[in-house]
Amino acid sequence: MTVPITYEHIKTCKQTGARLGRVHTPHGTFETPMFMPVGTMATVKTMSPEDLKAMDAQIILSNTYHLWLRPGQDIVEEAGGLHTFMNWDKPILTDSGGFQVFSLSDLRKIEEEGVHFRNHLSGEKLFLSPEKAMQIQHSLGSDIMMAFDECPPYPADYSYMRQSVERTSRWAERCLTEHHQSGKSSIQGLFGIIQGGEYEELRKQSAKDLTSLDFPGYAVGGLSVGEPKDVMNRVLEFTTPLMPADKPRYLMGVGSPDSLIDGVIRGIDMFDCVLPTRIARNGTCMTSEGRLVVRNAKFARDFRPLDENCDCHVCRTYSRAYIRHLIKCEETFGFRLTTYHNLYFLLQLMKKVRQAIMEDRLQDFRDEFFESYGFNKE
Ligand code: PRF
Ligand code: ZN
Repeated sequence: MTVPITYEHIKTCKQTGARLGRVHTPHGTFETPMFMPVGTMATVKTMSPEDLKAMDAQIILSNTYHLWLRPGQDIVEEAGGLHTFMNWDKPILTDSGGFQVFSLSDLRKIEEEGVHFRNHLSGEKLFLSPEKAMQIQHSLGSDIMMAFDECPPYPADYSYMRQSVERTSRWAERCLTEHHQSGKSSIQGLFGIIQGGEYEELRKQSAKDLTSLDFPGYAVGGLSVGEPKDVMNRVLEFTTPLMPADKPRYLMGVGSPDSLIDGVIRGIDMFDCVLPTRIARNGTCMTSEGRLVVRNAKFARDFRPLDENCDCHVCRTYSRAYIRHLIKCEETFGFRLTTYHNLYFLLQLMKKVRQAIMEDRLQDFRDEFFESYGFNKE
């Protein structure tokens, strides 16, 4: 049987152990380490697919939960799948809905069979199970599908986390069975998600259970849920060595520049996060010198670009003063400009990270970047 997702390893950084590679999918190849812009509603908010291509986005993420509620899996399937529906012909990864059910809906009740909850829009009673999450992702036709897991809150006690990890393992097995029975397993790949919170024993157990199921890629879930930075780094340090070296490794829900670099240094290949797009719509920009809140009054007469070291279309064309004015007036064009710049900034950061791995100097790059971004001062 053909494997729809494969990892091609190019190089390991001698200074850090970070990985440079490529992931091949049915809709083409993306380079790793890579950041995936988030397009929850089958659109990366305010960006056209042409914008995304211009900034060299190579893969985007979308959400099972949201597209199931609106417009519904049947409509996306009738359109010919998500790629055709939204006019994006490059790779798409879809999250399973597990995390979104936990973060968005109320009155959820977790059972062995799945999760009962209320639609956060209409209040209607709904039920999501491993099988259902697979069926929806089959209708969407994403290149990379995610297993249906439970992402417990932080902190969660050991005994709850152990039960949750065991359930996530049983759910992963059901996901794989459903996937193999669908007839889609040669054109869509399914990734497993390792849980276990901050507990090394449980991460070990979860990694052992999931790797025995032989997914074509693995994610680290359950991080970026409010834990301190050093906890995330420590968990990654003992978790990534448990993940197969010949398959992609994805850290879910992480997108701040410092965490991207620290994740790559600990062996992560893929990331996604709403951070760059969400903060953009509230007037915050990522720059080579740290965050810049362009809404601030001090930029009213500042005719310099958002980031003097950025060569994106926005920075070559528009001033802080103009963008501040647009954002203050809630003009949608302002949101487009800050979103474009922030995504360009993160994609460019990952490109520099890949170059640094190629040249065995990622630790030096990290130290220089942290100094300039201002992380060392925090
Ligand atoms: N599981 C899933 N999606 C996720 C996460 C997870 O643990 C996270 C972690 N914060 C982000 N997105 N399915
Ligand atoms: Zn820019």
